[in-house]
Amino acid sequence: MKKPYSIRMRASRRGAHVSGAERIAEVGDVNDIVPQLLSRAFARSTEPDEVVVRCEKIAPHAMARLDSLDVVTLDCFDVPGCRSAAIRILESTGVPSSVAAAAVDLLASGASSSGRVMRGAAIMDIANGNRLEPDQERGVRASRFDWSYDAGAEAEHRLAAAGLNHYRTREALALATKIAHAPGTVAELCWSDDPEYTAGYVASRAAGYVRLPFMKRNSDPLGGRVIFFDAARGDLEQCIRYLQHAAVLIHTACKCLGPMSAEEYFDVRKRT
Ligand code: WAQ
Ligand code: MG
Repeated sequence: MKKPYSIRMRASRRGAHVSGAERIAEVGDVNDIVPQLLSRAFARSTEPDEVVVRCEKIAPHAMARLDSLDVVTLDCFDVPGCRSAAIRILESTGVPSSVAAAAVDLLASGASSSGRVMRGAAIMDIANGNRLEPDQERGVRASRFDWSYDAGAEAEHRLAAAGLNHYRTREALALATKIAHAPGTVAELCWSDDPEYTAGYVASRAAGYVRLPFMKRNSDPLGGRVIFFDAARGDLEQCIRYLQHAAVLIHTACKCLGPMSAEEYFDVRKRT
């Protein structure tokens, strides 16, 4: 990209988060993307009373290029099974199981300090489960990331071949790839706040993007993200600055594996 722009959308109702989106595009394409993001803001069952779209020029030389995490789908079809698989995978990345379980409970019960959905992610200390993000109502919102045009098209193709056609998967994979590379980050846990979208994932550089189809029941409006942080591996302020400000382009597409059981997944990981 010669003249890249960051394009961000956030929609809210009475101050509460409704939806958001992040893109990076060539200056000539900004005009096409803004209306796409606006229609996204109004596509939810909750009508926003405020929508903000922000476009900012990015210095092309300041853009980092990352390889996408690979995707593994687990063949687990009930909420308790998916949540306990998530805890086991988090444990395998170095998150103590008690901290992983606390994160699942946090997202299941509404992660913001008022029990609603947060606009950004919670950051959890793996040493003790303490929350580290400065604003526990809002969370930390990762921004300024996207697929390169070529890798995005290829990722879309490969995900579709694996039966993953939803734009949410592609966008979440780009976000998870950025988060996995943040200083001090051990892993991430996520599921959607969209009542109709039950899938979630655990991601890390070592674990890949492990997709879990039923992290919540249908019509449950709660969801969110927890980033697991290890102070021994990075500085918190640097981590937050990277998440919010570093421009990142994902320039290679993902491999897609599965569906497979958690046991098969751990076997595959042992062998590679
Ligand atoms: N940075 C930090 N946190 C975010 C961001 C961001 N850019 N965007 C969303 N969140 C947090 C926020 O708390 C939301 O409430 C929560 O994540 C969920 O956001 O492979 O669609 O946009 O198909 O609902 C999982 C994909 C979908 C599973 C995730 O998230 C799959 C999704 P949503
Ligand atoms: Mg969103």
